[in-house]
Amino acid sequence: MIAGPLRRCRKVLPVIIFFTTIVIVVIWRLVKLNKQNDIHQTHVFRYNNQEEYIDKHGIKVVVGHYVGNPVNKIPNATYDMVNKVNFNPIPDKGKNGNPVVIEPKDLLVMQQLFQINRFNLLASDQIPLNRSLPDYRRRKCVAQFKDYATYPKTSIIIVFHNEAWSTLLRTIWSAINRSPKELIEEVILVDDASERDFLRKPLEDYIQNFPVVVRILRSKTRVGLIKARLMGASDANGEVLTFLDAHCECTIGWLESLLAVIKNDRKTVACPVIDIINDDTFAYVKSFELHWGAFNWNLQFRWYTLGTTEMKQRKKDYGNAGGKIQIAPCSRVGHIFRKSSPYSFPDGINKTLFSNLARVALVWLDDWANFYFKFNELARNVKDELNVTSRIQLRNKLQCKSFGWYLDNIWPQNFFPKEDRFFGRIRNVRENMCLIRPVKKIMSNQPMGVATLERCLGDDNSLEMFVMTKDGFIMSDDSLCLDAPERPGIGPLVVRIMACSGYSRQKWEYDKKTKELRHVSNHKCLNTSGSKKTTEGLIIADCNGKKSQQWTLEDVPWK
Ligand SMILES: *[C@@H]1O[C@H](CO)[C@@H](O)[C@H](O)[C@H]1NC(C)=O
Ligand SMILES: *[C@@H]1O[C@H](CO)[C@@H](O)[C@H](O)[C@H]1NC(C)=O
Ligand SMILES: *[C@@H]1O[C@H](CO)[C@@H](O)[C@H](O)[C@H]1NC(C)=O
Ligand SMILES: *[C@@H]1O[C@H](CO)[C@@H](O)[C@H](O)[C@H]1NC(C)=O
Ligand SMILES: *[C@@H]1O[C@H](CO)[C@@H](O)[C@H](O)[C@H]1NC(C)=O
Ligand SMILES: [Mn+2]
Repeated sequence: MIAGPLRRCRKVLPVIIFFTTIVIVVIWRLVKLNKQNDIHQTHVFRYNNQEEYIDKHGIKVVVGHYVGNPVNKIPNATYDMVNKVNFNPIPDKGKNGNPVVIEPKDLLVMQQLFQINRFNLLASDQIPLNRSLPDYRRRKCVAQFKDYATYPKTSIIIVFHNEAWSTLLRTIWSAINRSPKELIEEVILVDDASERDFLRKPLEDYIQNFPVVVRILRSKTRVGLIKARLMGASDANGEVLTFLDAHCECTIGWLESLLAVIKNDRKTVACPVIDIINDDTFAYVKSFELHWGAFNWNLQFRWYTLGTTEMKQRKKDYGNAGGKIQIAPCSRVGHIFRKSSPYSFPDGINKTLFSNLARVALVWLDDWANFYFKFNELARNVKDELNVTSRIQLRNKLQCKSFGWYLDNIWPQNFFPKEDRFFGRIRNVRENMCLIRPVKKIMSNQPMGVATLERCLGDDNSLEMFVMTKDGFIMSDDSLCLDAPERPGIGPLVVRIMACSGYSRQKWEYDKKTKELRHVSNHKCLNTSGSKKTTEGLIIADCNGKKSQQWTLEDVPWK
C-alpha cells in the first residue's frame, strides 16, 4: 500500500483504520508507486458515513459508522436534478461559515435535492465557492509557519464519486485560495467512475480556470476510495501527498501546518483538526481537538475523549513529532459529515464492508482476530473466502510489531482482553443475572447508563462481556467503565457504566474468597439494587457478605 508510512510499523494499525474514515491525511512519499500488483491487492475499506453528537461537555463529536439509507417519503429527485448543475450562488450566503436558511417555498425541492448527496445540496448551491470561514486557530498558530518557503511541495489528491458540483469546487477553491501557491505542486482529481454528466466535459473545461495545475484521472470501474487514492498517488509529482475528501473546506493556514509536521519528520502522517460542516445548513462548526481516534471491538472507528493521563501527554506532545499519526492543531479543515451514505456498493454494503474488516482482522490482529470474529458473524462468514497471504508477507517483510505490542505500547488505555486481564461475564449470585453494558447513546458519543443486570446471555454476545484490568478497571466495548461516586450524596450511591476516565472512582478489586467487588477508594461493595426492577441499577453499599454482594467472574475464552 503506501510504502512510506508502512515502513514505520507501529503506525500501521491507526493508519489503516484512519485511512478509511479520516478525510485528510498528509504523507511523505518515499517510493514511487508503480507496481500495478500492489494496487490490485489493496481492498476498499470504508466507513461510509459519520454521525455527530454533542457530548457532555457540549462538544460536537463525530463518530463514523454505517447507518443505512433513510426511507424515502419525498418525491425522488429527477434525472435532471441529478445531472444538472444548479449552482446559483448568492453573495453573503454562508458567509463566515454561517448557516444557510432555506426559504419555505423551496423546502420541498430542498428535500428532493437532499437525497442525491445526503446533504443539503440546495444550501450548498447557494453558497459562493469562495465563502469566508471563521479562523478557529489558537493565537500562537497565526504567527507560526512563516518559513513555509522551505517546506516540501505537495500534490493534493481528491477522490470523488458522484460528488456535487458546488461541494467539489468549493473544496478545490478553498484548498488553493488558502494555501501559498508555491507549496502546491498540483491538484489531482480522481474520478471513481462517477455517473454525472457535469463531472465529465464541464469539469474538464472548468479546471482550466485554476491558478495551479489541476488534472483529472478517471477510473473506468468503481474501485473504491483507497484504490482511487493510490491511483492518484502513483501519478503524483509532489514530494508529499495530501489526501482530501471531495466535500471539505480548508481554512487559512491549513496546509503550512500540515507540511511543517512532515518536514520535521518525514515518517509522520499528519492530519488536521477536522471541523464540521453541517449537512443541513452548511454551517462551519468548530470541533474539539482533544479526542483520540481508536476503534472498538467491531473495528469501527471511534473518537474517545482523552482521559487524565492522555491529556497530560497531549500537552507534552504539542508540536512534537511522535513518529505516528499526528494531529496538527494549527491546521483546521471542515468536512461535511453525513448521517447516511449516498454511495452505492456494487458488491453490496455487507460484502464490501465485512470483507474489508475481516482482512484487517486476519492481517493485523493476531490472537485478537478470533476475538473479532467471535462477535462479528458477518465478517466470520466471509473470512474463509479471503486471501491475505501477500499482505501477511508484506507485514512480515516490514517486521511489524505484534498487535499485543500495539495494545501495550501505543494504546495502553485499550479495552481489549489480554492474558493478564479477566475477560467474561460478571454474574450476581443472588439474582443469577449478569452485568450488561448500556447501548443507548444519550447526546454523547459513547453509550452510558446505570449499571444493570440482565438474564445471562451466551458466549457469543458481547453485551455482557467485560474486561477487568490489573489496575482494577472494569471495562467494556467502546471504552466504557464501571463507575461509582466517591463521596456520599443524597440517596443510594448509584453505579454507572460510562466513558473510562482513568480516575480512581472507576477502580475496583475482586476478592475471590468473599466474591465481593469492592470499590477501591471507599471500600464499599457492589450491591444489587434492592428494588425488583433491574432497571433501577446497581449501587455500592457497606460490605455485608450477603449474596446480593457476591459476584462470580466467569471466564469466557476469546482467542
Ligand atoms: C423513488 O425511487 C425508488 C427506487 O427507484 C422507488 O422504489 C420509490 O417508490 C420512489 N419513490 C417515490 C416517492 O417516487
Ligand atoms: C469571492 O469572489 C467574488 C467574485 O470574484 C468577490 O466579489 C468576493 O469578494 C469574493 N469573496 C471573498 C470572501 O473573497
Ligand atoms: C446486511 O446484513 C444485515 C445483518 O445480517 C442485514 O440485516 C441487512 O439486510 C444486510 N444488508 C444488505 C444490504 O444486504
Ligand atoms: C493466495 O495468494 C497468493 C499470492 O498472493 C497465492 O500464491 C496463493 O496461491 C493464493 N492462495 C489461494 C488459496 O488462492
Ligand atoms: C443490597 O441488595 C439487597 C438485595 O437486593 C437489598 O435488599 C439491599 O437493600 C441492598 N443494600 C442497600 C444498602 O440498599
Ligand atoms: Mn467524506
